[in-house]
Amino acid sequence: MKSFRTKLYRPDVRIGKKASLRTHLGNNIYNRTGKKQSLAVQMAPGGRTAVYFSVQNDGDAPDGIIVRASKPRASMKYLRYFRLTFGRQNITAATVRAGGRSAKIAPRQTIAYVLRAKPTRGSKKSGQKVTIRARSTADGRAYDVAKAKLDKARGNR
Ligand SMILES: [Ca+2]
Repeated sequence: MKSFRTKLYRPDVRIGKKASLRTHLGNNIYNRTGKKQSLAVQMAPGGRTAVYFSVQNDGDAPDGIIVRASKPRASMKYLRYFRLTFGRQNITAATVRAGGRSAKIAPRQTIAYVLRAKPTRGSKKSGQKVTIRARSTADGRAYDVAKAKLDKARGNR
């Protein structure tokens, strides 16, 4: 047991249907299951969809927070990730293939992202799931998970 105060590392991932951070689910909720920070997004008739998420440093020290996402299934034509804060940047390669994209975040600072997806043509699958994980590089045990389920538009054949 440590009797002194150690630094707290606590990434807070949040997820939403809009860019506005105030609408995102999962603020001040931290878990590894996505409970209370999961949502279903209905795709547009053409299949395109966007899922917004954000990562806030709720710890008390600067932290390099790694954003990692599940790999796209074969039924998704593409799944691309963009960082929106500090200028839009495509981070798909680092996020999906290289095991995570790290961003240095000061305490209470937030970085926003968007995931853009589209299913393959003719794919009628609903319920595609995407998992987003934000993990502290300073404390690997500190991580937070959000999930999105992408559903086909109603009446879309
Ligand atoms: Ca959270």
